[in-house]
Amino acid sequence: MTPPTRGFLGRRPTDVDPARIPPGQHVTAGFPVLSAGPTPHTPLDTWTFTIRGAVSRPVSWTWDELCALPSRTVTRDIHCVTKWSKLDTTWTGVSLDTVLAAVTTRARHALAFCDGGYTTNLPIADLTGGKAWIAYSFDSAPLDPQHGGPARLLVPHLYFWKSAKWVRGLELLDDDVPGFWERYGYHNYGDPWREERYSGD
Ligand SMILES: Nc1nc2c(c(=O)[nH]1)N[C@H]1C(S)=C(S)[C@@H](COP(=O)(O)O)O[C@H]1N2
Ligand SMILES: [Mo]
Repeated sequence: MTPPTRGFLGRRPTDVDPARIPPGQHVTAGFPVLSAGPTPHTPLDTWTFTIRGAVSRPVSWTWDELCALPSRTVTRDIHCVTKWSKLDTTWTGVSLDTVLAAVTTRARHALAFCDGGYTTNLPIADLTGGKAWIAYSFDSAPLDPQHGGPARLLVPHLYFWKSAKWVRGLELLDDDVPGFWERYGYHNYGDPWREERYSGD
């Protein structure tokens, strides 16, 4: 007898290599939307991505300039602190290595800032070395506004709250400053493999 199919469309839990699922997470085939506020709609002709703060000189890219930078398409698993993981998500964007190469800094911390006021803090070491992107496309289509379009951070090795939607830039900092959720008790770093969900974990 065929056991009844339960759960999500497509991938059944038994199809998933458990080694890909961080502790306490379950796989979803959907793409939940988690936003702390309304979806901003910034016109692309006024949009910029800026690196400022502890830099010798701030640098900005317009939308067209960002899109003209070398891009990569990557497929990664993403993990939300609310316990869903989504496997094999495909994004296109510009590596943070590319934009950070344009500034001179001795800072070790960054605070990503966004339209709408959201912030999240990351060590610069977690933004460099081919680990993080400014993503403007998901599944070969322009990134949906509710998922952060026109552009968001993609930092898939950390919980997904670090992947700031509607990102507009990085403030580089000599001293770490907690972002929006980090101030509300989320873990400062957020490694899903160590279940760093809340401060104290
Ligand atoms: N600007 C901004 N970025 C954000 C958020 C937000 O509220 N505002 N939520 C974070 C959280 S908690 C998660 S889990 C992911 C959700 O991304 P999604 O809505 O595309 O699934 O975005 C992160 N980035
Ligand atoms: Mo989240």
